[in-house]
Amino acid sequence: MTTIRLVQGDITRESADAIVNAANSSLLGGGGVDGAIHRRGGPAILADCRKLRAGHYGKGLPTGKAVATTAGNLDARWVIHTVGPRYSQEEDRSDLLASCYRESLRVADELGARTVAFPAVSAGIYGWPIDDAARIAVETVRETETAVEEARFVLFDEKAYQAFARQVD
Ligand code: AR6
Repeated sequence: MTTIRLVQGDITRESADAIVNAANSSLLGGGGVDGAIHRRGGPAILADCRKLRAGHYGKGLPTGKAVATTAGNLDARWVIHTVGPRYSQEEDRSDLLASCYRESLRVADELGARTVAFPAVSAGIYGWPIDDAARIAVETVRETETAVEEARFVLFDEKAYQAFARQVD
């Protein structure tokens, strides 16, 4: 059984086996959580991302997939980068968002990570409404078979925290 925990704060301050990054396909950095993780984690993370781009992920990481790198100076062993979908009113991309959580847990299992910290993937720059993002995140983690013991959602602000709390209570 995976225990779900909620924390309000900055995910780059967390201690966990793996910290999930809401990246983009380029894997080369951006704003939001991605920017914060690269800033605090230091250049080792970007160096690993560049290696991934030079190897198997020449075209970038597809939406809904996940891949791990070192965590650099973060208090974690790995960063798991996943690419959330941009929210669309015309098209239901929920399964791609669910896939981010499934794939991140799959990568965590491959690594042997037992505690994993997640941000609210797609709920920032990619525009996903927070209540729906929280529902998909919590439902997917609950439904996914994994050896991860603790899935910790680290929510940046009170509104996001409350949205997740409504799903967990
Ligand atoms: N710790 C925890 N949560 C955070 C932090 C932080 N330090 N900073 C922001 N959030 P976003 P996305 C919250 O925009 O929507 C980047 O440019 C934020 O309030 O980081 O998946 C990438 O390179 C929101 O609730 O990710 C991509 O291009 C949630 O984290 C694009 O943004 C996700 O917001 C990805 O957009």
